[in-house]
Amino acid sequence: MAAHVVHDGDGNRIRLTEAARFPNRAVQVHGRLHWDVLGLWAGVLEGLRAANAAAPDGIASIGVDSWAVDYGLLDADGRLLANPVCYRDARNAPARDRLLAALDPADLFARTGIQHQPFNTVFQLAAEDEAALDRADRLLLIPDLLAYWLSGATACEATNASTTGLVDQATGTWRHELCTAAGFRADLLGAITPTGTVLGPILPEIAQATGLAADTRVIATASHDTAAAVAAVPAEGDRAAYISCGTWSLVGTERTTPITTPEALAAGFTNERGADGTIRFLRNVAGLWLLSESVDAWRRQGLDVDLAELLAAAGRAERLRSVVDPDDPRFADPGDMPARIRDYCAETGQPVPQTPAETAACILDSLALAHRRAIESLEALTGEPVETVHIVGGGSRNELLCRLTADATGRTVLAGPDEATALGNALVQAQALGLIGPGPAARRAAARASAQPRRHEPQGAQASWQQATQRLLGRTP
Ligand code: LRH
Repeated sequence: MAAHVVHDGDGNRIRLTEAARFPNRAVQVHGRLHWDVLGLWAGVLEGLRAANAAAPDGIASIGVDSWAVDYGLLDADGRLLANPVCYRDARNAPARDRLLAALDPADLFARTGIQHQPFNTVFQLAAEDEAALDRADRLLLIPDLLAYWLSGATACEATNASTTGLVDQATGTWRHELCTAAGFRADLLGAITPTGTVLGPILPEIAQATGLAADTRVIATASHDTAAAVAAVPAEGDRAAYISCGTWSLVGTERTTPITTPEALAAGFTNERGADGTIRFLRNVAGLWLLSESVDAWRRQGLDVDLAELLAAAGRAERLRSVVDPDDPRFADPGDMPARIRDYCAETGQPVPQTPAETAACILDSLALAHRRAIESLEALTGEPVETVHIVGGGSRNELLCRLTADATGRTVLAGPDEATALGNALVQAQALGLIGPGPAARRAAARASAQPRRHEPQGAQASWQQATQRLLGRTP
């Protein structure tokens, strides 16, 4: 995505242009789920060539963001030792259980602020191949790895570093005793890099390969995709929550202090770092992953599924006929999602969705309910009312989900921007270059000027959603 900072009567805003797009696929090889990181790298170079060709005034800087927690291990010569493993690989849950049995989970949460998801880097490292760890000299999270290949500089950008579960929430530095407990050397981790640091110019070979000017800078933007998306939420005032909605729905608020109480831990909330040192107090809700995996499964079975038609049919379907808890661990791994949904509904004595439209209706009702549950927990945990819900990211294009979320939560939903991660990435770069003033208020003002969210007001009574929430909670298998 190419971004252009516009200064006009409405203040500073960012105009985004899509220069190139490439898919990101997890690949199962020899019993392990990997990322095709070299495929991603080829896509990055291709994208930079396209962005450069489309930018007559040149490109000032590049910022890389990606999903959280995953990493590559490098040897002493800076070479990647193995293909990075995808966080949805099955190796993590047993390692998490082992490590949590040896540590005090509530104390760990109080120290790091991070919820104990099986895929946190700390648990992945506890499951890592020992020989690889012995040979490794440096660990880089995925965006830091790509930024290293672009600039030669090794960074550990702060927003993404926080998702590892290895950072002390009070000091913002690595907790070395956790590295020892997980069985790896703390010196694999470099010093944490403040968000917005200019890492340096691109390497000469990158200038040559892409046509970019030799002084194009690489900036450690908010490199966790969710941190970037939250940085771009066009919120006004402090009664707004966000849902960064895509593969996951990340439901939360931006705060200045973490909440690490046992109640927050029990409700599945986490405290990740945001741009400007803010805290993203949020809950991971399994998001549109359930739908995209279902569509993949139907296509594998030879069904010709058109997403727009499927959503239209799901919109006409009977509401709240059957609901699942999207966070049930059975839905976390790739696979035959419609079959798992059928099993869940049968086990809980609900009508079993048969057709793709019934299944999609079940998924979207369930996500809207899960959004409601997370917003209610958020209010209870923070003691602060939520009046508006901003849905940002690709999921904000899903009108039905936005409408159902408004109905389920009984709150106004403001949908968009859909490219929130790209916008937040660019906003942080623009601040680092001094094109937009520093601090959260200037960033938020530029985010508002850059977006035109669509409004959804809640319709209908709350009673049916209230009852469905009870049903969902009462029937979790
Ligand atoms: C969303 C996301 C989320 C993490 C998960 C691993 O893409 O980064 O914030 O919890 O992926």
